[in-house]
Amino acid sequence: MSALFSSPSNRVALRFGEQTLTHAELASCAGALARQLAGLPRVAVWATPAIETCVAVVAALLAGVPAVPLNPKVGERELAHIVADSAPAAVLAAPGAALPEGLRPVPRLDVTLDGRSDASFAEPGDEAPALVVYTSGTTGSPKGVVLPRRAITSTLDAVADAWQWTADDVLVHALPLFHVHGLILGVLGPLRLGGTLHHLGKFSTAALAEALSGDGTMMFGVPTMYHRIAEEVGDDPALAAALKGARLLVSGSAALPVRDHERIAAATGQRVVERYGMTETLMNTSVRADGDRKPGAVGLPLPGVQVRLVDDHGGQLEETGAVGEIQVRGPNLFTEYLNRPDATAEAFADGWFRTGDVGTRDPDGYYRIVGRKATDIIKSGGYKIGAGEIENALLEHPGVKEVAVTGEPDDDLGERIIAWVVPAGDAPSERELVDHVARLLTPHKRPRLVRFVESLPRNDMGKVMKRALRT
Ligand code: MLC
Ligand code: AMP
Repeated sequence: MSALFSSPSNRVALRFGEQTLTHAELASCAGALARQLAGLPRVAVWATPAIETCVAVVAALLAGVPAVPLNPKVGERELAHIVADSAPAAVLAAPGAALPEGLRPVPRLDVTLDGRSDASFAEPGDEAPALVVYTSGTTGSPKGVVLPRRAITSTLDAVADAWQWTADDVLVHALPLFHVHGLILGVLGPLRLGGTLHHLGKFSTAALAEALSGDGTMMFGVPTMYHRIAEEVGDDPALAAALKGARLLVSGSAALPVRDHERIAAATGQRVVERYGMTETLMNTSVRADGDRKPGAVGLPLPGVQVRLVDDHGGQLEETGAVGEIQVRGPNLFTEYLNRPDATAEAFADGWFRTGDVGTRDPDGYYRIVGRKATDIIKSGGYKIGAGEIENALLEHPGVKEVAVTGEPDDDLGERIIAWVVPAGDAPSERELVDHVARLLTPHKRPRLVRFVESLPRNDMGKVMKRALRT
């Protein structure tokens, strides 16, 4: 197997429900698929929460073919954009998975678990593109983040060091497999380390408790999952015992509220470890397994990663407690936005990646994230969502004359999406607009509330004043 992965052993690599594959079985069946992919410029992977998704991604990595993971709930508009932008030569999908109309022009390759090959593959160079992961920005359609192999290997080695993560760990999670958190940390992590992933398919506290009271040693989750745990764990001794027995609970992709951190600590004795990452940068900072687990802090820069705070004029902030934009440099960074040299150039300042996150540094060097530069980015359930993308989708509905989309605090989702709509003629129903966004983009981008208004507040320049929009 390629140097990205551990050498194949008979330890279980992947467990999805009743289905398992050892590292050796995975190498063999992914190797057979990789032989069919060799030489293709790029492939898409229909990333259902299933073992076939992992086999498909491993096969593409073995073959040195960049893979584009697709959200299996992706709507028609978003899919059309991704297909046109990334031009996949094939789509890899589990046999029987129903693919949408928008993928019809792309040749389909079924991912089976019974292929066998002991072929070896030349390891592509460090800078070779490994994955293209789509992420939302402040405006326009999602951008394809090109991640080279060295970003993946360096980030996985850095978090393995920080979390004392080894081949003996059995990682449990229920994260989607089309984003960095679930796919790179959550699948490629155990595969690189020679350990095990137990994927739950769908998140529930009951399934989590069962897995962690079995052989599970670590959990990865977004704050919405930890919030749901915090809501239940005080009254659920089995859940509390399972979490207490885990070696490490890790949260990321959005801020973990201090209240949820403390409720989990009180019920289980476990303090959740927070780490801070981004699709473009993979992992930047983390609390170490043997470090001080301060609630509300995302820890120290990971090995090899440089982090700085910068003021509005580009000046570097050195003093403790100063608030500035977090900028990052290191081997963990992406190469470029696919087909978007303009956006790539704009994302960097003197070789540093501008995260758009606003943070501070404690006297002990720990970072805290206190906000975000753009009001048009919403983090809901750990998903990054651009307000402009939803506004554009809603403007395509004939019943919408004007619209503004905002994010509001939400105990469960972190932020919830609100659409402020000036109707064109008779107002459509809220349900219709919600379904319209879910169908065109993806269900997690749907507004949780639609407010019909007569007009939107605008400044003298005619720009909508979003901060004046509050439910
Ligand atoms: C509801 N649903 C609809 C719908 N209304 N479907 C179509 N049309 C409508 N109008 C469906 C949903 O599809 C879903 O289906 C179900 O109803 C409930 O959806 P939900 O309320 O949106 O959320 P829920 O399923 O409860 O999900 C919560 C969650 C999820 C936490 C499990 O948000 C999640 O998995 N988040 C993880 C995001 C993540 O991985 N981010 C990492 C980005 S990488 P069904 O069938 O699914 O139940 C990154 C970098 C880093 O940030 O640092 O890590
Ligand atoms: P994405 O573009 O989906 O990869 O999301 C990256 C963004 O998620 C970052 O820029 C942060 O805003 C946010 N994020 C990730 N981890 C954390 C964390 N631990 N605390 C707060 N925000 C986070």
